[in-house]
Amino acid sequence: MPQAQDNPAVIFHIDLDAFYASVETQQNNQLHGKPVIVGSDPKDGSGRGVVMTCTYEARKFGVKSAMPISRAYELCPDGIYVRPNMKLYKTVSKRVMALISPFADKFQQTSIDECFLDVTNIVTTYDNPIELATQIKQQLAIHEGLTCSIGISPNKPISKIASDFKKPNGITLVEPTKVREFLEPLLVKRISGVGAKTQKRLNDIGIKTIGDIQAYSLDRLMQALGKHGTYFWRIANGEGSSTVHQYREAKSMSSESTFAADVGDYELISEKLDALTTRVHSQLKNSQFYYKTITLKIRFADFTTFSRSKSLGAYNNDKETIFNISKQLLDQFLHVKKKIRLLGIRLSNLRKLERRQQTLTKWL
Ligand code: TTP
Ligand code: MG
Repeated sequence: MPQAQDNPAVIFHIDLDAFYASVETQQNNQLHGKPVIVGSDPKDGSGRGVVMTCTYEARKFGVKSAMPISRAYELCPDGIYVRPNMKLYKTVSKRVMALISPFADKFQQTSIDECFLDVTNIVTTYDNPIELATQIKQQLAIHEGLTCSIGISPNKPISKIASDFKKPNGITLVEPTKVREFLEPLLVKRISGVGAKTQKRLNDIGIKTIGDIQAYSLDRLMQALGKHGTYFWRIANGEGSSTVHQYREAKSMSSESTFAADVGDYELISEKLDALTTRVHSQLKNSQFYYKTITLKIRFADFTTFSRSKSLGAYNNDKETIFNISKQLLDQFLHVKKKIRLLGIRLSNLRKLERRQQTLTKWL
């Protein structure tokens, strides 16, 4: 297998669909499929204040974020108008981020409903990036009943553009060799940071699409836009930062997987354990953590679920130990004559060792 560091980075940008409105819909089944508008009270059309967001059903009427609520009422008088519940959205956001972050080598939340994931290493344990993106979406649907859109590319600005490309509920993969081609037909406003003013300035010099920027020289663009010109020119040409800043230190790392069909065959179960070990070790390696505790989670076909843990005497970063201990823990269930539905491995009791100590242990 090629070394991950020789390959371009694989960066996901995840943005939840119609976030506040979707949370409301999730709370109240009767709102499903309806034009739900979260914002201030429309007061039968005389209300002041704005729309925070709305479901895609309401967007069909032309309603959108930041629009005066009175205008939204004109466009969609039969919509369901809901006052915001920020406490709820923050709680759901926390849960969502906690659900998504274990899928990343590095994870950076950038707003209440958006995050970047560096998955360069972990993605090599999946068939392809789409499979990983699909798993994240499935988890989000199962546990929170929410949908998101995912953009995948070698850097952050392109992935952000890509996540917006097929909204709602889309996955857009931009292969490293296809970045310029993907960007070419898009309007310049798709670049994050190009607001109405910059857009007008660009239109004034004949630039409408990102492809128009690609055809422009950097010098001329800088004349028109000043120093911001460089930033936009680089993005248009497919360049951008791929550094995902991991702010929070993980308390645990886990990887779990549901079998496509319930399994009783010990060899298949061992293979799954091996794949889970590789995934969770990849997270560990990237974040340079050491673990002391290994937990195996097992769910049988009848949904009964158990966890078994073992703590080691010292901090460790060894892959084989994860596998061997997980297997020992699994063997405690051999007497149960039920098929297995799900397996998971969690590492906890994590610590970063001093640089000096780190060099004493070699990564496998
Ligand atoms: P967005 O991700 O921009 O919007 P969204 O999730 O509602 O819709 P989508 O991503 O599918 O296009 O913003 C996230 C939340 O932030 C949104 O649900 C409500 C809030 N928000 C405001 O309060 N005011 C605004 O002007 C915008 C754009 C968002
Ligand atoms: Mg969103």
